[in-house]
Formats: sequence, structure tokens, C-alpha cells
Amino acid sequence: MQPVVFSGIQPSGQITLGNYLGALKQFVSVQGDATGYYCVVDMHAITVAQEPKQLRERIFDLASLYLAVGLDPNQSTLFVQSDVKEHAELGWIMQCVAYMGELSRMTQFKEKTEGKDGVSAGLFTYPALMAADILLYQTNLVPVGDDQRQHLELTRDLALRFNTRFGETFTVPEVLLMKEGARIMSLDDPMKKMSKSNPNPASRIEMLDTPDEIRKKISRAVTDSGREVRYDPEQKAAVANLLVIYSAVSGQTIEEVIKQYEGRGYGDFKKGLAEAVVSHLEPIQQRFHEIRSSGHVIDVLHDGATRAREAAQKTIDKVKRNVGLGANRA
Ligand code: AQP
Repeated sequence: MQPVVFSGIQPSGQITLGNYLGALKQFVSVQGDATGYYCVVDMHAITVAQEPKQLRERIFDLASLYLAVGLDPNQSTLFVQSDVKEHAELGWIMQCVAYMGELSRMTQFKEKTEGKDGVSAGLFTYPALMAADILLYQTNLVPVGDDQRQHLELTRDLALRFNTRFGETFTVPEVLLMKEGARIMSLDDPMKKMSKSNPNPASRIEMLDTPDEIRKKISRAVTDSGREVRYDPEQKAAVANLLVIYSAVSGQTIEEVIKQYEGRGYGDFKKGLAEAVVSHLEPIQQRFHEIRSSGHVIDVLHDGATRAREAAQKTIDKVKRNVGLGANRA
């Protein structure tokens, strides 16, 4: 039997090149060999404030991007998290399985709340909902970027704890990481990951940026005081990050890119990188605009939610039976 693959992306901003290289690209690469569930995780997005009209638009943007990068709705199930209520239902149950201590250790929670007031309880329990998303589909593999590795480990711990306490219920999933591109860093600070909700738009390349925006952002990306294009993540983290991006979008190895820019300095390297990114994104953007204006994505999402619900209901029935919930006879 084909492995079940599940992953999700939050419609919490415009999708970045980091989201694409760390996650979306992997979704497509495993598509033929897996039963795929790809979700727009809108309930995760509201763990921080979202403007309702903008959120709705971003849901359709993200789903259209799923299609534009090559996900095929005849092969994969594409849907919106809040359209399948079993996510919320299992999310609550997983909150009752997770411990406060393990949720407090999540680095993403610490990073997202540092110095902030009015942090939602949902942001704290976010990893329990993420575990529910994955476990509902009896998932074998979860393609995500490196920043989600800790949440995946917690998901595995919760699945094992649940199975031990209530009997064999969930498949325990494995993480699927890209060899390169698993952690794309910000253009303005190579110590921070590229993120769609970073307040500085120049820190990221968005999938729908125009060619001129891409050229401008790359020309302003930080490098270092040297001029040699060399892969040294310790000493030259910013250049190493740009090399990873170059290699991922051009299909060349990092060594081939370095050879091409031997003795040519950062100016030429950045110009080449910008053109490589622009030409990689151009066909995706063209497909995106066609799909987005066709209205077809609504049908895809409705159909996907129906299929996802069927699978999710089987798991939630089993979970409730094993936990002893509800008034149904066993
Ligand atoms: N910089 C990155 N490099 C590689 N992969 C990345 N991902 C995110 N940033 C990078 C991967 O993209 C997927 C979607 O993640 P998400 O939307 O659930 O939230 P996130 O991981 O928190 O991503 P962002 O862009 O930083 O979103 P915000 O700013 O809203 O929190 C995941 O597989 C993630 O690993």
C-alpha cells in the first residue's frame, strides 16, 4: 500500500520561497508514490490575529498555489482545515493528552511570543492541533521544513502515549525533510529563518513577487565583507543561504554554482541568482493567476473536504470509542 502523506501550510501571509523549498516542492515530489492530504491550515493561522477578509483571500491564494506548483487534485486531496470539523474535535482530545511542560518547551512558541502581550491560548496549544491534523489521516510521512521538526517529534510522542493508554489507534508518523532547502534563512539576517509573517517584507522572497521586486530584494540581501562566493555556513552564513537558494531553483549543485562565479564577486552572483529565481517562479506565477481567476479552486476544495472527512471520520470514531467518549454503544 502507498504511504499516507499529510502536510499543511498556514494562510498567515504571502507564501515565501522558504515555504516552497522546504515544504511545497516536497509535496509535489512525493505525489506519485503516496496518498497525499494537503491542507490549508486556517485554524492554525488564527492563533495570531488575522483580518477576516484577508484571511479568506489568502486561503484561496494558498490553495491556488498548491495547484500552480503541481499538486493534482485527482491524485492528492486538497482541502481547508476548518471545513473538516474532526480536526477541532481531535485537537481538543490531543490537548488533553499533551502536557503543559512539553508544550512550554516548544521553541516556536517561545520565538513567536517573545516580548509580546495578548498571546492567545491557541498559540500555546497549537502543536496539539497540529498532531491532530496529522494523526487523523493515519499518516506515515510528513514533509515539512526543519522548523517543524520539534512539533513532529511531539506528535510522535503524543501518538505513542495515546496508543499505550487507549490501545493501538494511531499510525506513528515520520518526518520527511528536504536535503537542501529545509531551512531557508532571511535575506536580512541569516540567523533567522525566512518567514511569511516577518514584519520586514525585504527579509523574504514571496512566491508572487514581481521580477523587479525579486531583483531588488536579492540585490539588497546581506552578504559579508568579503567577495568570494564560497559555501561556508559557519563563517559566511548569508552567502551559504543564497547558494542553497540558487542551487534549489536552478537545479545546479552548489559546487557548480560556486565554479560559475569563481573570481566574479557578489554583484554578479546576486544578479545571476535573481534571474534564476525569476525564471523558476515565472511559470508557477502564470499558472497561479490562471487558476486564481478561474474560480475552479472552490470546487477542488469542496471535493477535497468531502474526501478528507471520510477518512477523518473513521479515525475520530475509533478515537472516541477507545477513549470512552459519547453515547454510542461500543
Ligand atoms: N524558512 C523556511 N525554510 C524551509 N521551510 C520552511 N517552512 C517555513 N519556513 C521555512 C516550512 O513551510 C511549511 C509551512 O509552514 P507554516 O505555514 O505552517 O508555518 P511556519 O513553519 O511557521 O512558516 P512561516 O512562513 O514562518 O509562517 P508564519 O510566519 O506564519 O509562522 C512548514 O512545513 C515549514 O516547515
